[in-house]
Amino acid sequence: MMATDKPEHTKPLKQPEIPVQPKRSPAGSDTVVLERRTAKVGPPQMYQVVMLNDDYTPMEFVVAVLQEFFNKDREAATQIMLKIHLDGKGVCGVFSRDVAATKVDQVLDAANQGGHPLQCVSEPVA
Ligand code: TYC
Repeated sequence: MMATDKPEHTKPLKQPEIPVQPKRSPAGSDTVVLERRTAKVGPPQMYQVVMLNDDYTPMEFVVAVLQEFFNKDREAATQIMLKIHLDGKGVCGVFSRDVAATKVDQVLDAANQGGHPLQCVSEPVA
């Protein structure tokens, strides 16, 4: 079996990069130069929860999971389930890192409870 990376939600958070300012001491000058160091903080990285197809989990179970944990109505849940069934995978929603990790846990717990092999992962949105 191929070695796989750690699950995305267990990796440390990326810190904003603070540019390092060169230290300048002008020769023969007693002027003090104050340099502003600004952390450029962008919007937080978002994560999509992606559900994977398999041959065994009942369609109805997937629809119920999408309704319960992703707040989809029955029609939207059915569309997403069919997309996964046909394409092999599909996005259930986009969340902050912690919320996405919680959704993955909820889906996997429900699948285990029901005895289904349903799999789902979270991945950073480009
Ligand atoms: N392929 C499954 C079936 O035919 C249905 C299914 C859909 C399973 C989506 C998983 O994420 C999934 N019963």
